Amino acid sequence: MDPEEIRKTAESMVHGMGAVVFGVADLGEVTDESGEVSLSGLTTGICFGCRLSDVVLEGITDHPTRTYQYHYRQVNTLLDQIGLRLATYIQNLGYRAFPVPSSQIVNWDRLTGHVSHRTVGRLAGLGWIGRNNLLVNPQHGARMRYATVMTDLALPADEPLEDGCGGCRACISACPGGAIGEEPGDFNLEKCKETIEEIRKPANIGSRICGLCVKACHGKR
Ligand code: B12
Ligand code: SF4
Ligand code: SF4
Repeated sequence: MDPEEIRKTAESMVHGMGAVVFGVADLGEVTDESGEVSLSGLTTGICFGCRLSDVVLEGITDHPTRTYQYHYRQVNTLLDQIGLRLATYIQNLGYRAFPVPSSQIVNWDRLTGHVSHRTVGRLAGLGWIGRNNLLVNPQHGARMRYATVMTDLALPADEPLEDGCGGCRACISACPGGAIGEEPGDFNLEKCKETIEEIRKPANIGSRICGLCVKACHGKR
């Protein structure tokens, strides 16, 4: 089957399951830190993203809500289902494919996943890394979650977008921890982590979530 045709089929499958963005990045060799899977030869990253519910995000005022926690898990499950379907489709064509979990941490010292969805998404043209350190999609802002399928199937790749925060600074004032600075490179991860530890206490949230810089970011509107 022609790679162009496979890409079209994959894209419509992913859209049919609820993702709103789809892109392909030619990554070269990627190392997995889990020690449990080898990504050797899996140089294509297919990234896709689903929107978060505006209704849920609007319910967040100064700390993450239990509803946001539930929703975050639901969207992760949806992304994992899409990744599984896509990886199964590719494997059945005779290639190797790994559905990278939407939110699994594999290195607890450095807090990293198998593969960074933000990096793959940026290289696949789905958005830019914003002042809030998130992948910002022009249409949906940072109100999105992502997952990736790594494969040795070579597909026509996309190009990164131009960075686009421009004059917007909405996330800077929204962050309760002062973690967001003038430039994306100024983002202070330590401050963010400390704030998340505090901010999730009022509603007794088990997951490391916050949601305020997600809610604030609408992209270009
Ligand atoms: C562990 C983790 C965390 C840790 C932080 C770990 C860390 N080291 O960064 C904690 C618990 C603190 C955390 C917090 C949050 N997280 Co989190 N997290 C992850 C997870 C599971 C792994 C991240 C990882 O491997 N990081 C390692 C580094 C190397 O990669 P990275 O930070 O993803 O990407 C960096 C490089 O790409 C680099 N980069 C690449 N190109 C460029 C270009 C420029 C110009 C610059 C400056 C940088 C740059 O900068 C990126 C950002 O630091 C991912 C899922 C995944 N597998 O990607 C979700 C993920 C990153 N989290 C996500 C979210 C939404 C959040 C929170 C908002 C919490 C919440 N849900 O409410 C906050 C946001 C904090 C923030 N503003 O960055 C989303 C981001 C979605 C989006 N729109 O971008 C992800 C992708 C989960 C998902 N499935 O969608 N997270
Ligand atoms: S997740 Fe919360 S603490 Fe971290 S940067 Fe976003 S708003 Fe700030
Ligand atoms: S809220 Fe505005 S400044 Fe912050 S990341 Fe989004 S677009 Fe960029």
